[in-house]
Amino acid sequence: MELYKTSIPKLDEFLDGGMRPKTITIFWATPGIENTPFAYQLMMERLDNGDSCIYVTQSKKSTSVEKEIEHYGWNAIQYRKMGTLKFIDAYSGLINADSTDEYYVSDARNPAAITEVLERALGDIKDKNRIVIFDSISTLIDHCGEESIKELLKWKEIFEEYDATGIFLFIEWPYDKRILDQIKLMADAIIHLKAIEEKVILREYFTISKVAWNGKKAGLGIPFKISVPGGVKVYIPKLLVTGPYNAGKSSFVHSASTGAVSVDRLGTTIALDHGHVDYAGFSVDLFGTPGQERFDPILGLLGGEALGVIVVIDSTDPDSFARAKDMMERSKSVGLPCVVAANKANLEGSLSPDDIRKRMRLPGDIPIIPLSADSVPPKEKGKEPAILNEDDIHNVFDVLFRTLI
Ligand SMILES: Nc1nc2c(ncn2[C@@H]2O[C@H](COP(=O)(O)OP(=O)(O)OP(=O)(O)O)[C@@H](O)[C@H]2O)c(=O)[nH]1
Ligand SMILES: [Mg+2]
Repeated sequence: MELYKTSIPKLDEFLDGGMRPKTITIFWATPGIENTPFAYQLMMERLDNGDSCIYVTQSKKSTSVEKEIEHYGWNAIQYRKMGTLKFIDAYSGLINADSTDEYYVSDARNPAAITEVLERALGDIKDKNRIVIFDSISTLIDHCGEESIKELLKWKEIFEEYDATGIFLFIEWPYDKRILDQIKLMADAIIHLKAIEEKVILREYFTISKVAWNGKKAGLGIPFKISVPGGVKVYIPKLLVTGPYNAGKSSFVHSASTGAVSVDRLGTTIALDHGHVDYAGFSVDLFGTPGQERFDPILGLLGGEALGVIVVIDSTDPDSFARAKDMMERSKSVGLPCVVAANKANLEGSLSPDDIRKRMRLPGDIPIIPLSADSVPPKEKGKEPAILNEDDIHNVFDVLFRTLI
């Protein structure tokens, strides 16, 4: 059977490889949280892979959809020109506007009329995998009435017939429970987009409540952020980088990040390093601590609310290993997902990860990843961050991201 990867980080794992043909997946959002970027991102992934997409819009003009997609750094227009992306305009009819779209539903308040055009569009696509995006169930209910969702059950039969995959967007306004139950029932998979709220939205996350083809239920919440450009990213607001004096923490933060800033004096960190990392679908803020003992009183503060820890050590300096463990305690990072980055691994006298594990008495579930510098500033420049090897840094992130969520 075909699997349709979404390219939404982490989601494909939940879906056991991706969406399936003849199914309906719903992105079910709490009001205030955008679900369209999820649809755009997976649609672009499918188009890039040579599949065809039909985007049924009842919320905005197709040109607005294209502009929004462009905003994220993707080019949908090329696929419209190639003919693999087709819009069904079920919006202009609602506001009595003209449409230049190939598929236009003038009677957009009549759900059966949308179905008719959808079947025609599906029939026009030959020999391609077909993805149908519907934007959105909520606008359908709002414009065409509650009964209109019954029409979507017909779509399910049509998807069966054409081997198509449906992606429906839904915003959970205060609808009747009866309606919500019907929508849940029609879905093969549901991805909820929610937020941790106090007075304002603090953090957005997605979680699944149903995947018919693998029986998965409520997974972990995956925190996400929509970046423009870039799209949907798993968002880690705080990753702590700690470790003994001179181990290479600032070097790590600077080498890993775009536009890192440090508060330091004569090369030693006196407050913190801060940097931002975009890698492997993750968007991460890195916070580096100072290493000198005189800053120990602020370590707990810097470590608070971190979601994971990178402990940078100097693998040529076993005398500092006890200090590294002490700093993990002080920064309150024991128990969090943790990776030991064994820096200066290419220097003479550096210890192997096995040796380090024995000497530090680290439990087997804490990975130790060797790191080396590609270039080190000349001695006469004093203590300045080195440029660490990119592959090494990526190894650290790959391992940590796997344990994070
Ligand atoms: N040869 C070599 N030098 C390194 C490496 N990583 C860092 N350095 C050097 O080691 C020194 C310390 O690096 P930093 O990144 O400032 O270390 P730090 O842990 O932030 O230090 P503090 O903030 O003072 O605790 C600098 O002079 C770096 O250039 C490495 O992998 N190899
Ligand atoms: Mg430093």
